[in-house]
Amino acid sequence: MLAGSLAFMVLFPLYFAWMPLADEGLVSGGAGPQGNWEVSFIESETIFQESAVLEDGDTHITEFIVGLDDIGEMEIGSVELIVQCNDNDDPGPGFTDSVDGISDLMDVEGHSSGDIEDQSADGTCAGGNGGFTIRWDVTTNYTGESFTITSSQKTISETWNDGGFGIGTWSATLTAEVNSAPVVGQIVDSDEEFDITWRMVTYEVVIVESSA
Ligand SMILES: [Ca+2]
Ligand SMILES: [Ca+2]
Repeated sequence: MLAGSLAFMVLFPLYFAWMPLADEGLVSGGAGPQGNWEVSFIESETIFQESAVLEDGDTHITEFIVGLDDIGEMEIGSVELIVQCNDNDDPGPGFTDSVDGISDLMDVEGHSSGDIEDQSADGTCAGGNGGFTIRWDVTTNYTGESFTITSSQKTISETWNDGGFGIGTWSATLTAEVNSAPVVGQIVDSDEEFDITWRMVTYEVVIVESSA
């Protein structure tokens, strides 16, 4: 009888201490209280721009350096390489110049693990909107759009971060193709100017209780 009472006295407080934790999902999920949360992102962007005039077959290496100081306490959402050109050197349609680009992210955190992969793209310089854009989501599936979710704050924070990826030197090699209309006695198009923009979006996650 004595042993039974002792066991009860020990179990009793444990049982009641455990109950509220179970209600809040601490015991089952282990990831903090579940709830309806509105998740949004305060963004800022870092831009690096340069331009290059290239002749047919010329290459240009462009680099964008991201240091720890550049992002501070923020997370990297995405990095874009935007190359723009507008070939209006030829007298009529056709003979449009074009450009291709291939990245070299060997020196970027996350590349060796396969989380940030090299990409290539190309585009013609026609129509006033020529060139190409390459985008990398440094945070998986990052869009910057806010949303509501039933989850825990801990799970949300663990999802929305860059994992330390994206630091380093982002590099790409551009190669120009210049085509000239065959006008006798002169070369009407010998080169093309390319505007190069690296755009990095960094963010802080804001998690507030949703009224929905
Ligand atoms: Ca041309
Ligand atoms: Ca041109």
